[in-house]
Amino acid sequence: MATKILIIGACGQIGTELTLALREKHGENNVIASDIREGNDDLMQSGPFEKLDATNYKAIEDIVMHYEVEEVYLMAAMLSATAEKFPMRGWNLNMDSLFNVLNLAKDKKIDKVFWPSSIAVFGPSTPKNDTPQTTVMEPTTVYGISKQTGERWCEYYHNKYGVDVRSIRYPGLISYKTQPGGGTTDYAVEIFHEALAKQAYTSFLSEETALPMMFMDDAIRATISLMEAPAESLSIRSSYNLGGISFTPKQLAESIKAEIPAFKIDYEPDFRQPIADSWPSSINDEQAQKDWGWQHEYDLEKMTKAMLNGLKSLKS
Ligand code: VAH
Repeated sequence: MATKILIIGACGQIGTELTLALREKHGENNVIASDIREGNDDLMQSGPFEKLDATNYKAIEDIVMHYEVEEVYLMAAMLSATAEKFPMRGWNLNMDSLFNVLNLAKDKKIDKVFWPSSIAVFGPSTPKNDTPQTTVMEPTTVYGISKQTGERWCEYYHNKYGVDVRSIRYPGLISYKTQPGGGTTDYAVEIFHEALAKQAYTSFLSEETALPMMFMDDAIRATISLMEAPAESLSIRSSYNLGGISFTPKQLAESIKAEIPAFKIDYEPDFRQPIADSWPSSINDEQAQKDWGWQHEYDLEKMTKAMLNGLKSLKS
């Protein structure tokens, strides 16, 4: 019997590709996409869609009951840069949506929950390199505070009510199929579009700002691997560190220049620079490797090639 899945925030950067991947795996009509607004043609034409406000408990419950949903992937969130502009809207969206889904699971209306955390849960006092799974976490952004708090609640609902909630601390994610949604790592997507369009890019982060990053294909595979892992193998019910690659805007530009020799970059750091400065440069994901066999596949060169080839294929 196929698993019935609801994706909340299905039209976002991760949600779009996650929906398409889960529809391929479970069958299009077993994966219900939902979001506050409609998504791209690929997503809208590949299976059922419901308009949904993630902060509305009754609206989520109605969809869960109507489609007999068993698993919910809650991908709706306000990301770091936007949440600094609208702190209380960011807090309310990120927390109210999480409580809605955790309470559905607590009341046994759904069986399993995926909720995305982020390396944004770490702050300036966190060890910057090879950041461990368990360490000092003093986030300085609204987004990071909401994700750190959300991780605490996920672990509480698991320990107190037996909720099977699973989570990943995503690094910056890079995709050619979807636009990023107001994050600090968005430069690493924009740069590819502008490298092809103008052979030039002005980075809003300084050249030496190293951040943990990952190609979207790896992130989607990690998400599905974690959700399919046997519950008894999971030692972390807050959120798993997920490593991948770590690079600076300068290193990314060099990787692009290897493919587009004429490409030029300059740097004009903006309000997102202090956000990036508060985050780690690289992540240790040994616990994910041990508990559910995680291993990333895309290094910087392979990711660069995949991004440029993918964007060219979309434009042809
Ligand atoms: C952001 N892309 O920039 C997200 C991510 C690690 C960063 O959480 O806010």
